[in-house]
Amino acid sequence: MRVLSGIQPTGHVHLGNYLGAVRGWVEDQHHHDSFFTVVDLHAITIDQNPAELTKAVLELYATLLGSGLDPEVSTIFVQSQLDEHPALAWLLECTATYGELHRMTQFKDKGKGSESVRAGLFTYPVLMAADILLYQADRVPVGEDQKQHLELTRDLAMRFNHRFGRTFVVPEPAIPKVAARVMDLQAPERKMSKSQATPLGILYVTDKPEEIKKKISRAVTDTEARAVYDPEKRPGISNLLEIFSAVSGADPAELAERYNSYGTLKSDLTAALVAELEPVRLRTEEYLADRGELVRIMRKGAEKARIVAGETLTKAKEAMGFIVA
Ligand code: ATP
Ligand code: LTN
Repeated sequence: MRVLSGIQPTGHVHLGNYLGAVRGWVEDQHHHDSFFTVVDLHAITIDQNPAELTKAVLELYATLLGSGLDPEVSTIFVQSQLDEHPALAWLLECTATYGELHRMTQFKDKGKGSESVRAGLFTYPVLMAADILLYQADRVPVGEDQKQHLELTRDLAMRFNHRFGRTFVVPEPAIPKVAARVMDLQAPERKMSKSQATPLGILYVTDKPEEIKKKISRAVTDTEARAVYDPEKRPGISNLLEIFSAVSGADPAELAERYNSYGTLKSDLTAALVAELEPVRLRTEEYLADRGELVRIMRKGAEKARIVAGETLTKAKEAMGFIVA
């Protein structure tokens, strides 16, 4: 079985990205043939400053390695280093319709019907389909929010196979069971998010222990005396219990029973988070300290990825009737 997933270099990796995605990838790499990509071409669908883009890509790549993704075990690459991605995206764009792209909710949310919205934001889901189909991935671990894009990917793959002959594996999404939606620590009714960050509500995997302590101790809970796991009625404390559950393996309702004070729960959760994240932070810093070596690892990843992507692109072009050079 082959697994592929991607993450955008649009800010630091936060606890939602880590628990909901990256940590699962680290596990996946030991069981499946795995590909993970920093999707930097997706990051330019909104305004992007060149120096910031470079920094964000280096930082994200280092954080993935620091989190335990092993370039000897899986293929970890930067999307823009492979021209096969935009090339296949163009072929697929010519099979996708305006109507189906117009129905994508992320485009509706981010584009808000504005005339000045970038054409790239509109066609972005097709580039995502190309990311997946180039590697003939069977399974794509993503958060709940990406389900609609995966549906489109499946439709495009089936349509292409039907029209031009069997070319692509039709992928399945894999949504994590725990921590699929880590909430903002200050506004627990909305998801922890890079684009809507409140300074104390978002916890980064590279936060120092004192910052983790501060953010957890100030996390919004409620005025009830006891902790109860009830995401509907008690979102703040339930979010903390869910995070605690994800890092300890214990059931959130069981954890709630174990604590009769929010203070002790918060300090034990802080200790558990520091134990999980401190090694990630230190390893990430080591990778970032040697930019030359980091770029060498990236290039090796791109070389490995190109073998598979190149083969699929040629197959797709030939199926459509192009004379391949
Ligand atoms: P933004 O918050 O700006 O929309 P993002 O944080 O969702 O961006 P992406 O690069 O789009 O970041 O997502 C990387 C992965 O992290 C995806 O699989 C996504 O579903 C997952 N993810 C993002 N936020 C959360 C969250 N709060 N809880 C669990 N998983 C999340
Ligand atoms: N659209 C995704 C990022 C993404 C992705 C992919 C995820 C781009 N290409 C391929 C999985 C597979 C997002 O916004 N989280």
